[in-house]
Amino acid sequence: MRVFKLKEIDSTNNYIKSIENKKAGDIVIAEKQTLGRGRRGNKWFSNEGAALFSFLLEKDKRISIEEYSILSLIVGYSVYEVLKELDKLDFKFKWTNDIYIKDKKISGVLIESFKEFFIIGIGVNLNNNIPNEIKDIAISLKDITGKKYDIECVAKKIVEKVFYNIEVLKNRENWEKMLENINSINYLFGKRIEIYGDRILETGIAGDILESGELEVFVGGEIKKFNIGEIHIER
Ligand code: BT5
Repeated sequence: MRVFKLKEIDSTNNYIKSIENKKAGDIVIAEKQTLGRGRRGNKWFSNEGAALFSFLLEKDKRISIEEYSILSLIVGYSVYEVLKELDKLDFKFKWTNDIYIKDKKISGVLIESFKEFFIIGIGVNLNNNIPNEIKDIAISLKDITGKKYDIECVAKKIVEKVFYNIEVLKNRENWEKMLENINSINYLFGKRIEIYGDRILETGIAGDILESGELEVFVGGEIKKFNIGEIHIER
């Protein structure tokens, strides 16, 4: 596991593309990002004290693209497991890979495909102060516990957890067990949400996360399944 530590960079997901002799498990950690990215052009606020890192996972040709659609869930759940090991708090898993606590987001994941690798970018609000712009929707672990965390150590633990979980999940039964755990902390369950399916905005009540990684949503009298989508929770 090679760890590249940076003071400041636009985005660790961008920087990792430029490192030489890329190997699975390489990690880039930055103290700050000037252009932290979320999905679909969303911004990720990346001030000092947050865990901001990306790592490489080699694509395995034996694993189909459908199976990889659950990668997002596995990464999110791995973050959850590490946070739970740090502090036994009431963390929730928000499909497809965010971690929430007290109805606010503490962690997000951005996965990109790059040549023979997946770049997995993770942001966790650990020791950072939350900027005013997102005070209503975001939270930092230190705001809850008052503790200071070792960012590099937490990042490494998350990367190790992802690799470990991927190995373990090669056995289908283990995936069923993990999915059960994920569903027991499913933040969206029972909530009225708006979600894009085939570019049409649908409104419904979120149900379970399915074996395929899709989310079940009750729309009118119908049960529909959704793939990774942009979700809004109605408050
Ligand atoms: C994500 O996107 O949640 C993916 C975030 C991934 C960030 C990491 S940091 C290391 C690596 N390098 C990068 O450039 N990115 C990755 P998405 O699901 O689109 O959520 C983005 C939304 O989360 C924003 O539109 C805000 O509403 C909210 N948000 C932004 N910054 C936040 C923060 N620091 N904490 C909590 N919520 C935040």
